[in-house]
Amino acid sequence: MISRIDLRGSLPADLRDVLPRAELDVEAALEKVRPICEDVRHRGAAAVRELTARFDGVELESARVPAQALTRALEELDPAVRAALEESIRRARLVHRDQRRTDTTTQVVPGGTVTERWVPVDRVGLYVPGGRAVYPSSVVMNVVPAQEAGVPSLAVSSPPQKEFGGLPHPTILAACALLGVDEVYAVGGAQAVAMFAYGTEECPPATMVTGPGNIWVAAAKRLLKGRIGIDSEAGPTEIAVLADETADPVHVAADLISQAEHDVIAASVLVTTSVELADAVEKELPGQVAATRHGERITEALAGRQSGIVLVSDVEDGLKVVDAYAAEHLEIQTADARAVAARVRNAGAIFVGPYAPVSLGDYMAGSNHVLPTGGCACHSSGLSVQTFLRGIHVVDYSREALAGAAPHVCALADAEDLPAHGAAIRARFDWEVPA
Ligand code: HSO
Ligand code: ZN
Repeated sequence: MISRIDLRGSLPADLRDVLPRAELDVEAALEKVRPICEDVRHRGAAAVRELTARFDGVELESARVPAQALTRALEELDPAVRAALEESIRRARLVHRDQRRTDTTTQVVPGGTVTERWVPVDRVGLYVPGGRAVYPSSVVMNVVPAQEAGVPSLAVSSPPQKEFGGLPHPTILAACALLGVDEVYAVGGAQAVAMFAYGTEECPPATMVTGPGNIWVAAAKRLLKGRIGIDSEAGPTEIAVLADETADPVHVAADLISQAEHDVIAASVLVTTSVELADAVEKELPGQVAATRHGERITEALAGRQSGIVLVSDVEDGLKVVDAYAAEHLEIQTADARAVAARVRNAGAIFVGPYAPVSLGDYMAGSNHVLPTGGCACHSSGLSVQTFLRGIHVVDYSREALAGAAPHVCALADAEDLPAHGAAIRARFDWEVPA
């Protein structure tokens, strides 16, 4: 059901060559997505309507979801789901509120200061997938950090669903209503990203587009990046578990299965020092998979070349392996898990010990579940308040403070053969460089 890689003994020089990982060919999707984006750019709302009819089989009168549809979705939401979403929002707000930055002012020299002013982007378009992956939890994870960052204008777009009268999934609409988002569009795929990037008669352009999506959404984000800011191109979800003989195989198997449930290309990787644990997890998997609803999808994900069990000699090597893998989600299920977790350098989020499974983080830990995938955790972080802020340096120097810097500016400008740079300083001192 799941393959094994034995790295006991010495580790290969480049671990990434031997570790399981899927490749998503976003590049190949770019050419298909380009004409869609161009069409929306030139023909606006009419193009969005036609593309929606073609790809979603839905005739939109207007892309904008009416306010009554949001209210109705909230009224009709299952009370248990409503309570869970409310608690998820409350916890996420606690964590994300603490991420807010205060402006800092540094006195560099007397009379010379640099202030870093944190300013939210003007308008964010949040993409929420439809189809098989209807995740109201992802609405929470995208909207909460943008709101806590103070983004003044926020819109959500999600594909129209035929079975819901051409509106996005009602749970998505209800989550928007709970979060106070009233600007929602029934548009999916690349055309939604293009709608946000270029704006249409119905939807003002956004400065940033965030949120997960399929390969078309990822390709559109890549294509339009620069014109708009993006978060990351979220790839298939990943879980890595670093475990020793103290881990419970029932829990480890359940956690590997939990993320494999997302997609046939989702990755579940166990890195362990214990052959006994590896054997026990392998033995545990088929029973648990058979008992769950999406067994087929999970089996394919676990058997795929992106998943596997990696055997290592000790926790030290295990740490090297998980750092090289840079998982979106990393669980530490070892003795002294906190100390081991503290040594991890590359992961989107780390889940410490037996009572912090990834599913908790997906919904209710307060942490964000939009995290870097595909090894991007070695250079990027998950969605946060910071994603939506820009730090603007405000430079404020007095005449005396500038005089103090003048000779150095002129020397460096000359060294770079940019004399007009120096002249801009000297012009303020009657063309003399102050002594
Ligand atoms: N594990 C997914 C998020 C999610 N799980 C949504 C359930 N719903 C990526 O972090
Ligand atoms: Zn999940």
